[in-house]
Amino acid sequence: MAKKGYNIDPVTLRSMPFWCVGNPLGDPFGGAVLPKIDSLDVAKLLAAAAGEGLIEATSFHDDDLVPWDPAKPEDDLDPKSETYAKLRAIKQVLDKAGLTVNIATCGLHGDKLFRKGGLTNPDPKLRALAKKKVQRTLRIGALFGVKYYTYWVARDGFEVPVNVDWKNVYKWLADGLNGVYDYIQKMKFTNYIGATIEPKPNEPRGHMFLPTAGHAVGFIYGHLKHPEFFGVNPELLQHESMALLNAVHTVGYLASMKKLFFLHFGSQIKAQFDNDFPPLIGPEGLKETVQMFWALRQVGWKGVVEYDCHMLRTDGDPDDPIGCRMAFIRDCTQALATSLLLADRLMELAPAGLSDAQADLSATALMCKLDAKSVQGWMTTK
Ligand code: GLO
Ligand code: MG
Repeated sequence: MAKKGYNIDPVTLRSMPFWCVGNPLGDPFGGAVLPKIDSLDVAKLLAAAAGEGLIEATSFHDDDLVPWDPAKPEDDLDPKSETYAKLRAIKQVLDKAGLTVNIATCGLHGDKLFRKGGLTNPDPKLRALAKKKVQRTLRIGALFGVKYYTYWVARDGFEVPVNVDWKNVYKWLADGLNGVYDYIQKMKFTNYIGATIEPKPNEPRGHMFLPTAGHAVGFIYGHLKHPEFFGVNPELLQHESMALLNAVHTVGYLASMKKLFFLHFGSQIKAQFDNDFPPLIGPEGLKETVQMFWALRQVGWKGVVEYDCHMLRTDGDPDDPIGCRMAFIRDCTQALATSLLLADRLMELAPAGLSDAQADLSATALMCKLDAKSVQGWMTTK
């Protein structure tokens, strides 16, 4: 049975989403490394991880749990449907393991119908279909008692700027997200404490309509009828690093705006495509990750950290698809613990009066537990 909370400052709960641990590790240049895994088996794996004390929460897209058929937009309400039975079977496993569900998000990227976007699709019929799919996701989320609905930009973006209806496109998006709030109210779903926008600069499309955390906050205040209900879940280091932005800056800004609802966590080589590396894995980002948690503690933020990343394709073991997935969960949790321990060392930092360079070098020395004398000893030949 998982503990009710993690509560090591600033992290309240650690979450491993269905889509991350279930990922079969295909990429544009090669097919899946791991066999497809049924959603009930993913739930069991998450339950085992909770049992080991590695996570307290999970999250899902509608499509991660049950398939979607555009001809049956309300199959989740039909007690005779496979969807109905499957959702309840999954819920039983998660409940028994004491796992909280942090977000429900609607998959508006996978089906080819949405190749020109979901909530911003230029075809009004497809926008209406996207809204129906979002409503089904909200109902599924209510069944699981999830805390947030998340809108990830998915395929809401463009390759060809001269073929975008700039006069209307942000109105369509606002209409879709205002619809999330209205539906939650209409259905009296009390489980939702808010909804979030997850920005991303590019991929899967050339440019996305809400590329950064700053764009998302501006959109919330400029376009949404209930700005208090909406926040942002930045994906750090990945999404903002793709646009060469800095994670410490992003969390500092969002926390000051009271819009940092929770974190998607992983690692990234700056300016590349979405690497989705597990946290602290890969050649870059150690300092940035540690400083991000230091800044979160400094501003007193507390919240859920969700491992939104994939196992390295090279670590996928087709002969042990469950074992390698469990190892991936352990790696993420080990990386978070490492980051928090290193950030804890930084709490002793007293940069006042130091030059920027000296403040940074002191932070590195603190983080690496180097004593000043030893460093001095390696500095000069005298
Ligand atoms: C991909 C995103 C993706 C979202 C998820 C939640 O770039 O990070 O994993 O977080 O679909 O909406
Ligand atoms: Mg994400």
